[in-house]
Amino acid sequence: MHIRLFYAIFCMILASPASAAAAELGISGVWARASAGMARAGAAFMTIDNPNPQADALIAAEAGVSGVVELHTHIDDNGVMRMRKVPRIAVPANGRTEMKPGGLHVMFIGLTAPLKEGQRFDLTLVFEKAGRIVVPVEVKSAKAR
Ligand SMILES: [Cu+2]
Repeated sequence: MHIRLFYAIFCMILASPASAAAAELGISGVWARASAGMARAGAAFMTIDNPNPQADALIAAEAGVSGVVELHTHIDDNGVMRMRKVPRIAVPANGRTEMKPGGLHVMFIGLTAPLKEGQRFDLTLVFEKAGRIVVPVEVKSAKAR
């Protein structure tokens, strides 16, 4: 007799937010600066929004535009801004991580060809929890900020 009611409650439990899979990370404003002249390095920037109650982290990135792709930050070394490789870029729970010029970025080392304004290429981001996410990168002017 109460089978239908039981079934309805069972379905409600399945559909409750507590049992829902983690929501997707929001990755927006992905861009790279056009490389200057014969420069063999480039960088990409973006905003990562995490709608989940668990923290995540960007742990690697892959792209076909260069031989090596690294995660970098800038540090102030006695007034001189220097880039440094980092093993991971944290994305806080219910939070946002901004990667922008002068701060965190994805670094392309050994560009196989110059990055030209208007060009687009795919960047694969590898997250600790969210896994692999491919995003298109828009190449903006060498003067873009
Ligand atoms: Cu760098």
